[in-house]
Amino acid sequence: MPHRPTPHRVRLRTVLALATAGVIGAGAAVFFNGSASAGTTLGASAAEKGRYFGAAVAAGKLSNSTYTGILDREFNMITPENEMKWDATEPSQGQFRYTSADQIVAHAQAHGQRMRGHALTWHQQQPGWAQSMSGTALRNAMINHITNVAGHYKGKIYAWDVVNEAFADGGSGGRRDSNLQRTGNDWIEVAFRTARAADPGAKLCYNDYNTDGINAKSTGIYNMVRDFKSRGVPIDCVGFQSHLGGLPPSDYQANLQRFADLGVDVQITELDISGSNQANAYAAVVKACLAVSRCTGITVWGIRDSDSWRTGENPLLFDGNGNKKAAYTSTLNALNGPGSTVSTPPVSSPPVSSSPSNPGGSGCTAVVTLNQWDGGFVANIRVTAGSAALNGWTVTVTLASGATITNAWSADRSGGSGTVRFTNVAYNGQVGAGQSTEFGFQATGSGAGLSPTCAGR
Ligand code: 9MR
Repeated sequence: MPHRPTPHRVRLRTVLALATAGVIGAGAAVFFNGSASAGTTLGASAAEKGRYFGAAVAAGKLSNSTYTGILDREFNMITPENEMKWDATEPSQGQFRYTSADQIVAHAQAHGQRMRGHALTWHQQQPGWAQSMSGTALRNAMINHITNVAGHYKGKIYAWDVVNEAFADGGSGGRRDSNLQRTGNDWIEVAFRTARAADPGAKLCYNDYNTDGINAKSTGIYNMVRDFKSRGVPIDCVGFQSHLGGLPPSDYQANLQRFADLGVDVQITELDISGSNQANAYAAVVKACLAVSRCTGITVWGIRDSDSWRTGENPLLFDGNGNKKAAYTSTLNALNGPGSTVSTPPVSSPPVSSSPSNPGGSGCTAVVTLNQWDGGFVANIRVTAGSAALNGWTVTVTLASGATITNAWSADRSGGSGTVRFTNVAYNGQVGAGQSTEFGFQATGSGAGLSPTCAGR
């Protein structure tokens, strides 16, 4: 396995024209640390819009004070650049090694930063023993890997990239060939179900590149997400890596929006931009995210140009000496400009044990986010525990006349029209004090006037 993925870099050079607040496991999560002033740092400005601003971090650089100085001043979300990948966390089968990843998590916790986990499954950076496996043995090894790694970090990860880069480049819109794909087309949904069982509080994301505009690859992923939602496969978010060579494609925002309309959060997960139009391009990405209410945050893939995997392209916001670049200023200005607030409450909001909109609430609240189109809608409902943990919950919703549920996910339901009751399933009944979980449903008709009530056990 080459250290730097040559095909990926070649693709970046040749296809350069191409271009989520939610369920939080981390009890200590806050949006920005106390020293950050709104409007003057990336993290604080993003937080003012109900979003995060993150960076990929290498454990080996945490001893560099220039690096950590910028990290802790500017960023409130961290993705380990390599330390949580399969080769790093399970170098020998069944023997797990978390030293470097734990160092990053400890840093994040000490500085009020949240974590994106990256990546539970990928065709690259597999340990040698997994690369040479196939069939049932590989499938079982994958399940064991996800169970252990997501279990080790249970409650500490905002969102996991459960599956990374599983779709093919080019016009097929289909899956990429890999040893994992050859275990059966259902490997992705098995990965997501396994991750949900291991850490029910983490958002579960699918993450990929060259998906920034509406194209065959992003449409293949779109169809998969729609299918997962319709069948109740747990998926909460889609990551758009956004390794760009200039302005994002003109349909960048529309592409984010069409995924959001399926009922998932969207996140910019590995942003870096080369080229002379860099400052404008960063601003365009930020504006697109702010215009999509379910775009919950942006992560840049490194801090200084010298930290980037794209050697010599200087695609980041700080120069090699740690000075702010023009792209930094345009990014900050864009964050401070107009933009929608997220449709779900920021995670730093104090938990509410009851509210007027939840008259049946005993120890929990239910908040609905609606995506209505002509003739139907998707409702995502966030259940938040009050000051005591829940051992189960029931949410009651009264549908408008003529509305009928076609499918639901992450909850059992009784009824399909009129008054419908949703009860937790096995993996999402236990909700810690102040913590949240989500379920949803799709229906025909109008979603007007839904006001869910929540009763806890
Ligand atoms: O930045 C990462 C680099 O240090 C590694 O050598 C490389 C190995 O494949 O992975 C890089 O990160 C990748 C990320 O995990 C997934 N999307 C593409 C990123 C750039 O290659």
